[in-house]
Amino acid sequence: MEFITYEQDGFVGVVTINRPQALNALNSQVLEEIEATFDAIDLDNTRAVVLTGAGEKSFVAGADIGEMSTLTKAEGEAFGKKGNDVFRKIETFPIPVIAAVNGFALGGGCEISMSCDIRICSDNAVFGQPEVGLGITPGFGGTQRLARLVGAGMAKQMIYSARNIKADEAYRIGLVNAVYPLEELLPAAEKLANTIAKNAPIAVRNCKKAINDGLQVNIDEAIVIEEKLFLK
Ligand code: CO8
Repeated sequence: MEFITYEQDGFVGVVTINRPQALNALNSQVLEEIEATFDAIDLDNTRAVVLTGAGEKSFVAGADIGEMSTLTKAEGEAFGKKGNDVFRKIETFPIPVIAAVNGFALGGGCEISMSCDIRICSDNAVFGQPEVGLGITPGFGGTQRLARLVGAGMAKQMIYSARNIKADEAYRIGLVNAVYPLEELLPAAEKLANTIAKNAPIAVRNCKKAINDGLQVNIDEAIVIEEKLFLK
């Protein structure tokens, strides 16, 4: 792996996107390596995962603009699908994934954080969907997940205006659950992951599945999903 590091600490795995020279931007190789890293996690001995970025400035500054500018239409579609597949893998990963957003989370960076179960951030974090300013749409699920997380009105404002928001505003609109001084962010994420890891692992997994699957259907179908998972 060139751009991803993985550390296991007890029941908690820490995945770090490690391409700081490009502010951890997502090129095809980074996406492939994220996928391979999650595929390799030992689910018998891991109960929660923290996803963060290397360095003190950026979580992920988006999809790689240089690579995207070289893509044909077909290649662009394949790149969009690759991102969607990898982010969906994170979203449906059997155990909780916590995004520790340590700086810029723009475009694909905001989008990968939204595929995680929980987002916490540092006080220097900046979130945004700058895509329409670049002539594209937030194609790694941004139009869908942002609206689900913060409501359609706020998502539309952020996406149409392409205006970045700082950590305090991300907290105010519910995009992140908590804000920490930068040096306290990773310890806080690991502490939360360990708190989760102390609970019954199958119950936690079933809760993730029940919440995720239940949000896609009406309440009558949703409670049946919960019932079926209750005794699993
Ligand atoms: N891609 C590639 N390289 C990047 C990216 C990026 N997204 N962001 C930063 N870098 C590189 C810079 O080119 C620079 O490299 P170098 O030192 O070789 O010149 C290095 O990182 C440091 O960046 P800056 O010098 O620009 O650092 P600043 O502190 O001055 O600025 C910013 C930081 C504000 C984050 C600035 O770098 C920036 O605006 N970056 C681009 C942010 C952006 O627009 N991201 C969204 C991209 S679009 C997207 O994510 C779409 C997702 C869906 C795709 C669907 C496809 C179908």
